[in-house]
Amino acid sequence: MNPTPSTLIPETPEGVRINLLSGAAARSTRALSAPLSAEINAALSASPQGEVAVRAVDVSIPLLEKNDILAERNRGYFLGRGLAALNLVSSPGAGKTTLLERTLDEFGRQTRCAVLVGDLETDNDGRRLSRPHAPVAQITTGTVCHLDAAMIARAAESIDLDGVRVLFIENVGNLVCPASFDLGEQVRVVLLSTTEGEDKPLKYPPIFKSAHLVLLTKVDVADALGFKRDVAVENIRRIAPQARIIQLSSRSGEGLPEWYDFLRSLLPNS
Ligand SMILES: Nc1nc2c(ncn2[C@@H]2O[C@H](COP(=O)(O)OP(=O)(O)OP(=O)(O)O)[C@@H](O)[C@H]2O)c(=O)[nH]1
Ligand SMILES: [Mg+2]
Repeated sequence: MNPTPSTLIPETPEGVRINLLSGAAARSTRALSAPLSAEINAALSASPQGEVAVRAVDVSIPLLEKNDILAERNRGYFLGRGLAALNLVSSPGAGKTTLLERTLDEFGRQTRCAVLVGDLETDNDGRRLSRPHAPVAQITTGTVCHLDAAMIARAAESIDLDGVRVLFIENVGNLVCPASFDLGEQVRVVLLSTTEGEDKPLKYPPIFKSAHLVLLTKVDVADALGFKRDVAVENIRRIAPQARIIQLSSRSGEGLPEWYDFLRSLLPNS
């Protein structure tokens, strides 16, 4: 597929760039949602490092970090638009982009989807995902090892979300940093590939504990690698009993109908 011409949005002072691969918003200056309250705005501007204390009269509210406030704002915006937002996290190379490519080509033909994809450098993934029927923006984080809610707000404003029902956010490949950063997603999806070994949930528990869904990917090569699927599933269940598990392969197609059913179940009136 020929990549669509891209548009570069001006870099932030922190060096974060957004590169629109397809589906630019008609008005890129439109506000993401209602303005933040004066109290929160004042707290945010007084805390360049992101640590913000918000207190209501008579009630002690726990300290909220700047990211969490912005994530809640994103969540409200996504819910208000009736779109399901999924945050895909995994170690580098677990198969996030490959799964999204196939998902856009199959599920995305019936249900309009958009993608925001993060990497430290290059827009390779954004170009791989670029399709005429799906708005895609690449977020280049420079040195930052995870996406945050402010990056998502900015990127979401830049693409045309009209008619979009599912927003996929492909996080920077990293099994540690993204765990702490709520993006305002409805569903956190953690991918574990057969090439990584069965013990990763035990070694990196925070990210698995935060998952709603764990995808065991590249199961087509499990046998060749001597990867024990039952052991991996047991480890996931031990660390993340709350998470649903789907085993799949973007190459053979195994498990993809279950993944698409899961996506359908997120849509209102499904
Ligand atoms: N055998 C097999 N290989 C796969 C599968 N899915 C992805 N791959 C391969 O795994 C490699 C990495 O896939 P990507 O989709 O780029 O992984 P990623 O998680 O997006 O990587 P980063 O964005 O760099 O973190 C590529 O060579 C893919 O072809 C699969 O289901 N089976
Ligand atoms: Mg990728």
